[in-house]
Amino acid sequence: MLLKHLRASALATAAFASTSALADYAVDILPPASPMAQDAYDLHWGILWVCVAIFFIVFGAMFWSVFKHRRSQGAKAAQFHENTTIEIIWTVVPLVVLVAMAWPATRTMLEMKDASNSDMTIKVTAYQWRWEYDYLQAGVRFNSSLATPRDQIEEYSGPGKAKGANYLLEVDRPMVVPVNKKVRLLIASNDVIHGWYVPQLGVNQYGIPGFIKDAWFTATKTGTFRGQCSQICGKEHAYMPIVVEVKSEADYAKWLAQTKAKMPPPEPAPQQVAAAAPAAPTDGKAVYDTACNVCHGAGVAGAPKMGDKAAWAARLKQGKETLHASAIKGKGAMPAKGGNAALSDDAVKAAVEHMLAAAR
Ligand code: HEC
Ligand SMILES: [Cu+2]
Repeated sequence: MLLKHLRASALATAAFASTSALADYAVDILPPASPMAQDAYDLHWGILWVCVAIFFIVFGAMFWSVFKHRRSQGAKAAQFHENTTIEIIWTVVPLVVLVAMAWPATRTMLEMKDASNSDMTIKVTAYQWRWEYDYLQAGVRFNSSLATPRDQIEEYSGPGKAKGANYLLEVDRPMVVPVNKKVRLLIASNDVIHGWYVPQLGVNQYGIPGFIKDAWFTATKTGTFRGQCSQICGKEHAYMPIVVEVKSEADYAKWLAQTKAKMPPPEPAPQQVAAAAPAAPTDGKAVYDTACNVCHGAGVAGAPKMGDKAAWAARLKQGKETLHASAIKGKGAMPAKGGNAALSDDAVKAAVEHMLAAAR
């Protein structure tokens, strides 16, 4: 009875799988949509094939030797010791293989860390259990939460209720970005450690309370890319998905205008002043507003707060030359030039002067 049942269901599964499910089934990671994700994808397959080749060489040699020198053929074990040639070979070959794999992997890692010269910056703040996106230059800011209707999740009326195709991967307001633009993310958290993870864009970055981490991506395809919080951050960890919508530049501009129209009138945001009129290189206030206020305005992540005399007192003693140099070269958690490599040294110095004037 049981056997019969098993056989019937196995047949049914096989028939079903061969028609529909197998059709779009592939053994692969998600198709990349950014250069970083492409690199990760190529590394994944490249290194896998190296491993496969090594597997066949090692096991091939082993099984061949076992078979060739089997006892029934009267094989006698050779007695030798310290074959220098072979010892050199089995040290040098793996070394070369490892270096050949580490080289591209390290290059990709370094590239992932280089968020400089971006076209736009979005500050991402994680909360239990949703995300906040703050477009620093454009001046829009909103929350992004799970949009799946509650009864799809809870199944109060029993299983079998229709579920959306992206059950648990849909949000009310996605992050929207233009295609082919370098988007810098400043990732922080309000409560516990979260992770902003969108595999197809090649970003997986912790959001840590008290720190600002940066990451970046350049989406090379328009479309919708989904991800999830990658750190177990509490009981609703599974319910804080990430959706990034990549639009053409024109569509992005349209979205931006619409979103702005719906938002409460922004406070006179300093970022906007600068966006309207690119700052003259020596206008310290404008440089500060665009490039430094992100961190120094509120004093996040250990950045001395603008105008906080106590926080600046000790630093002032170092003399302004030192402070200019730290601002240009970076110091501790502070990236060089606040992460804006395009700023001239003079512009950064002017911004420091602007900050010092408020701190004296
Ligand atoms: C990503 C956040 C961030 C941005 C953006 C940023 N800073 Fe900072 N800044 C920090 C942090 C954190 C420190 C404290 C570093 C330390 O003491 O280790 C700091 C410290 C400083 C100091 C004191 C350095 C010292 O020697 O004590 C100066 C001056 C400064 N920042 C200037 C600037 C200027 C000018 C800009 C804009 C061009 C800027 N910062 C943008 C985070 C930031
Ligand atoms: Cu989380």
